[in-house]
Amino acid sequence: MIHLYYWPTPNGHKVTMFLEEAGLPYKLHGVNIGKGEQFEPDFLKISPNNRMPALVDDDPPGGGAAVSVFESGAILLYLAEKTGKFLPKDLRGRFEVAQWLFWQMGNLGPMAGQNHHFSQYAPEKLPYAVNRYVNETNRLYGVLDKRLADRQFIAGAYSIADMASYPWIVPYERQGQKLEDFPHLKRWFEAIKVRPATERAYARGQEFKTIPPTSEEARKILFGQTAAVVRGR
Ligand SMILES: N[C@@H](CCC(=O)N[C@@H](CS)C(=O)NCC(=O)O)C(=O)O
Repeated sequence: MIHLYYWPTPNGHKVTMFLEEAGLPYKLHGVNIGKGEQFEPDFLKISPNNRMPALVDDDPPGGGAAVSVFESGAILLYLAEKTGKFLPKDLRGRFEVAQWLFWQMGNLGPMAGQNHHFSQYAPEKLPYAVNRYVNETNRLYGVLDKRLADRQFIAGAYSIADMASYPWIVPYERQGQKLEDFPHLKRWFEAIKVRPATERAYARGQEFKTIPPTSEEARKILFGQTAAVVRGR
């Protein structure tokens, strides 16, 4: 059985999208990040960066002890390797996908995340910070739009590169972006949105009761973290 430590956020949706596409049985364990469950010692053992998602596979390929993986990009690679799906087997195809997966992990995710932070969550509106991240998100949407101009998916057939990027485009309005400005990205986005596995993945997220990051309780937990949170004091 696959155990997914999860909360319904873009990085969590990436993994349920894969699991639903592959038809793998899995159990969701909610990690309520607005309540501080990401700092529980047992969770930190499998996710030392106090972030979800994290995955534990009791039945890894080749048998043996359970395998635990944190970081959504590494989790997608693990699942692709386990199932032989959504990652080409040939070297060129595999690295075509890998470079776009890492592009999402190192660019679209962090920049859009800071965009959310300064546009929606920061207690003061700092125009420099808002503009910096809205513009950077806009640039990255442009990169993806150009990439998609002459292909259906980001790298060959539907792959973990698409699953990584899609959930970060879902909140485009909150990121100050208009999909109309990116016609190829819009076509790709709308095609993934109606995949039955995508619909099932997002429906699973509705089982969990989230706390808005702007609430006083969540704000104290999520923002202003220092090394003390992982040292347990
Ligand atoms: N690079 C990590 C980022 C994961 C991440 O930022 N998760 C957020 C929710 S989307 C989280 O767990 N936040 C908890 C916190 O900030 O304490 C990944 O892709 O897995």
